Amino acid sequence: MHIIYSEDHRHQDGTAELIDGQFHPPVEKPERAERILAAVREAGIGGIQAPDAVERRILEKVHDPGYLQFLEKAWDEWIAAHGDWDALPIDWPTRTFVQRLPEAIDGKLGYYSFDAGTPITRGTWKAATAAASVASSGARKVVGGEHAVFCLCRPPGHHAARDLYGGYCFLNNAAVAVEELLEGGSGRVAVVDVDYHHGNGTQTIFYRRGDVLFASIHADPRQDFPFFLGYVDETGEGEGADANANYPLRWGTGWTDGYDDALGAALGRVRDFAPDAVVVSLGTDTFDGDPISRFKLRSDDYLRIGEGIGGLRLPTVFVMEGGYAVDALGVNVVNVLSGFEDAY
Ligand code: Q9C
Ligand code: ZN
Repeated sequence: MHIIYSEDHRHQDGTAELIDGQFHPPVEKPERAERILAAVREAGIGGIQAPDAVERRILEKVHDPGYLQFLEKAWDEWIAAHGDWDALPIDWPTRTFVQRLPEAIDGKLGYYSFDAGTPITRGTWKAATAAASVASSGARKVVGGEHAVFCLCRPPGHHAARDLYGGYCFLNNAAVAVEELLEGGSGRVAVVDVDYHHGNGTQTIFYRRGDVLFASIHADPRQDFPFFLGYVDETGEGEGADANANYPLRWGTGWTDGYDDALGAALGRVRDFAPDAVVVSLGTDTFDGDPISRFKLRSDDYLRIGEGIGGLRLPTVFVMEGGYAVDALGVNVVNVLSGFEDAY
C-alpha cells in the first residue's frame, strides 16, 4: 500500500509537556514519525509520497472557521504577549462559566482547548496542516481506486473536536479522511479507532451523523484520559442514533483477556453498518511498553489487529494517531499494515 508522509511534521516540537503536575520532554515528538517512516521503508510496505495541501474547504467541514483562524494565529499572539516559550492554557470555561471568546490569547487558549498537555509552538500550524494534508491526500488515493493507504500523520488528530484542541491533537486527520471519502462517492464510512485513548474529537464530530459509524476500543474513561467521553452509553444522537459504539477496557487489558473480544465486537458493528470504506485511527499506545498507557498488547498482537481489519475487505485509510514507545513503534505499525495486507 502507498504511504503518505510530510517531513513538515517536525515543526511540531514542543519544549515541554505537562504530565502529572510536572514538565517533561514531550512524548509526542518528531522521532516518532521518523521511526515509523524508517520501519515501513525497511519492511517494503509501499512507495512513500508527499501530500498535496488539504483544501481549506475540507478543513472547514471538520472544524469551526473561527477555531482554524485561532490556531493559525495563536503563536504570534502568544509571543507578542509572553515571549518565545510553548503556549499552554491555564484557565477554562467549565461548568457555571459563560462560553464566550475572550480577546486575550490566554482566554482564547482556554476557550479552544480541553487540556494543558498540548503545547502550541512556532510550527504547530504548519505541522498540523501538513498532517491534515497527509490524511486528505491518502483518502483521495483510496477514492481513486487504491485498496488501502497509510497516512503517516503527525501530530495526531483524533482528540481534536470541531472547535477544541487537546491530547496532542489540533486538526482531526481521521475526520478529514472521512470527509474526502464521502465527497469522493462513499455513501457510508466507518471509523475504527484502536488508539489506547478514546477518540473524543472524532466521536463528537460525527455524533449526529447517520452516514458515519464511529467504533472505538480504548482505556475506560473512568480510569484514563480523556475521562469525560468514551462511555458505553454514548451511542449517537438524531440521525446518528446507533452509529456510535464505544468499547472501554480496564487498565491491564491484554490480547486474550479482553482486547481480542472487543476488536471482534467492533469489527462486527462495522460489518453490520455495511460501509463503503473504512478509516482506521491507528494508535499503538496499547503496547505493553508504552510510557503513558496501561494495556498489555505485544508486538505480535498488532498482526492480529491488521488481519482483523483486512478481513473486512473494504477500501481502508490508515491514519496514524498515538504510540509513544519509540523503540517498538516501527515494528508495531508495520505489523498492523502487513497483517492487513495478508488478510485482504
Ligand atoms: N499521564 C494520543 O495518543 N495525557 N494522545 C497524558 C499521561 C494526554 C494522548 C498524560 C494523552 C493524549 C493521540
Ligand atoms: Zn492515544
